[in-house]
Amino acid sequence: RRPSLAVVGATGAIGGVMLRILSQHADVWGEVRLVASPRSAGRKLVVRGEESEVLALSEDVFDGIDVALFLVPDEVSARWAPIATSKGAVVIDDSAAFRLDDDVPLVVPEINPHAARLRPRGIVASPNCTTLSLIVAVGALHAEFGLRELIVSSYQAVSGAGRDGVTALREQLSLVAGTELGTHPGDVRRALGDGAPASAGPFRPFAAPVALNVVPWAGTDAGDGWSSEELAIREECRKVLGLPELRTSATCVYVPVVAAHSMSVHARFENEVAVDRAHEILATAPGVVLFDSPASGDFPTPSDVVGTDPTWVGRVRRSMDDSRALEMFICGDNLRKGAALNVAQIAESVAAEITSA
Ligand code: 2RA
Repeated sequence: RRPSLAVVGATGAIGGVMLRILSQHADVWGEVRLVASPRSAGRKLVVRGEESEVLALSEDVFDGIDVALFLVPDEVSARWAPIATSKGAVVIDDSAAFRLDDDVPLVVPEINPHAARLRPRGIVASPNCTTLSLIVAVGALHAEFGLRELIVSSYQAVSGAGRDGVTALREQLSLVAGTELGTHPGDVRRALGDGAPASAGPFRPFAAPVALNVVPWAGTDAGDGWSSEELAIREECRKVLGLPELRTSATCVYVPVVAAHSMSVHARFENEVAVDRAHEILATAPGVVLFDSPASGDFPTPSDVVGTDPTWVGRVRRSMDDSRALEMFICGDNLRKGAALNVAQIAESVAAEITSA
């Protein structure tokens, strides 16, 4: 029997990518039910080549559903995922609501696929897009060299902040295009902030202008100077890799890129590393593409990899002062592997379990 699927958040940015993935991947599903907030109910969307009407989120939409994908904000998952599981569905959740709960596995199929089978609450969580942008590559190197420390600087795309992030960048770009802005202290901020209500945060969802600029703050205040995004990388890498003591520091920064997150990574290992061996590992690791011939211009950039599935790795080199550490530059689409694709991969493994039961 083919399991039935509910896609909750079908009309959002990640929902749209999920519908494309469901149309592109081998079709393992029976009924696919599209669900969104009552505001979006009644819209018609195409999945697997057929038009389907979006249903309003309610208890009844989970009747007869085997697997429910939650592609919604934290508070919606926190409220509705337990309702879906109480109706017998396995929930694959893309929000942060359950990621760090001990009784909820946090799964990246290339790294810890078996964790998805142990789900006492019927919920499997998928990591944050920043974690997902780097962990497949770093996990492959860890398996060989033994990871001890990560220092990460992110260059995050504005779509990480949702459709509002993309709208903000596009509006800001249209206001600065063709001007001489960006040459005097605060000129971009004044030009874009003028007339906007300060109380609403004139550059929302960002803390500063993102056009002609970079913004070193992502997420919420997590205390002691850290942002929630930076702590998410730390805690989620520890949990997925099964390294509760992993030393990790991240600095998360938004850049004027629509989609695909980039990361500069310093990874320190237990054992000495050789770049040739690191290249071999990355070139053969599932879900990774090695693109590393910088003198010829071959290195990943976000606008080149956007819309693709793999984690792209380039600029791999041994740290000059530490024979156990590697430096590298990583790019990955935050809406595909960073969100919808990882959720789809977990869901397909659960579907295989149900089909073979
Ligand atoms: C971001 N990871 O990229 C956060 C939330 N998706 O903005």
